Amino acid sequence: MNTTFLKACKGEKTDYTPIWIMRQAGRYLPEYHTIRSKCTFLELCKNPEQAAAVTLQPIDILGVDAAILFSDILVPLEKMGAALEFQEKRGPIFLNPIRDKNAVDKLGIPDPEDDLGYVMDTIRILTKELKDRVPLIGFSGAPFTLSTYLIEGGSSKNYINTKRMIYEAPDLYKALMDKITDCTIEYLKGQVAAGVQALQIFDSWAGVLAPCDFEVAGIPYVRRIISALKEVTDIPIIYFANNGATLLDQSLTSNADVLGLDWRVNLQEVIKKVDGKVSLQGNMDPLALFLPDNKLEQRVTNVLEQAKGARGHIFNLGHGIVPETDPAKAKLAVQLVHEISKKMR
Ligand code: 1CP
Repeated sequence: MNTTFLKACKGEKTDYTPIWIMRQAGRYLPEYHTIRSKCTFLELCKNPEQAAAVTLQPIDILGVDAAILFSDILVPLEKMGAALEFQEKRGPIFLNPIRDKNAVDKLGIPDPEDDLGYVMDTIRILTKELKDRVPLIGFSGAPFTLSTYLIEGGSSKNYINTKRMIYEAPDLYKALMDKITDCTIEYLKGQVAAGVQALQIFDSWAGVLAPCDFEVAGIPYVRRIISALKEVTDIPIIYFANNGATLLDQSLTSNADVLGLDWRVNLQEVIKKVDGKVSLQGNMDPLALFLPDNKLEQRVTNVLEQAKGARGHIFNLGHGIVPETDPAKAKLAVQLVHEISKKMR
């Protein structure tokens, strides 16, 4: 097995910088569309053979150093009792937004095997298929990000309903967050038992919170998840707070092994701040994959240069790869990261 990614997470020496790409299985790949055209997105998530096949596509096509389970952060929320649809063009929709105590009380804590067995089965298929290849990353959303979908009923522009609940009904918000957190702990423990070799917690919308609100409504729940996981496993845990430059000090208290960084930050400045406590993952602008090849090479070199001095570095984009990306560019970026980082050793 290629363990370069796992070593970099733990801060061990590697021969080159490992790379994987957020949202590497998905809509920019024609091979994904071939499978996806025959079913809905949720049906695909719930079909272990097909979900495993889609997970493996970027390993074969791009040559990345880690696989990430094909599923979605919203899948466990459906099993808490929140009816979910993915509508073409509109994205995820929760039909009954959670806005009062009655709705929070009704939410349950799903059992990973009984309720989310299709995710666990996908992981079991993948750990077999990937045995001699690359590690498998499991994942969840972070409680704040998940709460925004439940409360808003889908994606949002200004998160008004979520912030109003945080400000006007803090006890209700805490009750909701405690339930989401308990659900996430069980879900991630289930993924570990099924065989994932690393975990990433996606806090995609953390950056909309002021640091004082992140302190109350965001980071304590992430800390609780990571400390519960650390009691049962020593696999690396990555915490990615998107648009989180202003939340870095607090993110460091999450006790994650790796912090994921978006492209808005300068890695050298982050390295000074984190002082060898964690490895770093990131942080090329996803749109840099639209640069001409020679400029892309420069950009990859810049990121690798900036990462010098990090305890460990895992190359990634600063957020998900966009559907319009040419897969050949993503493949080139993977090759460039491998070649250039080898020469820098
Ligand atoms: O139509 C389709 O085929 C669905 C498109 C799609 C895909 C391919 C969605 C809908 N989710 C996914 C897969 C997915 N989602 C993965 C797979 C593994 C991989 O990375 O290769 C992962 C890890 C996610 C995680 C996810 N889902 C996040 C966190 C990561 C991020 O990008 O910030 C979020 C916020 C979601 C919600 C979601 N899922 C899908 C949509 C359209 C959205 C909404 C995004 C928004 O609110 O803007």
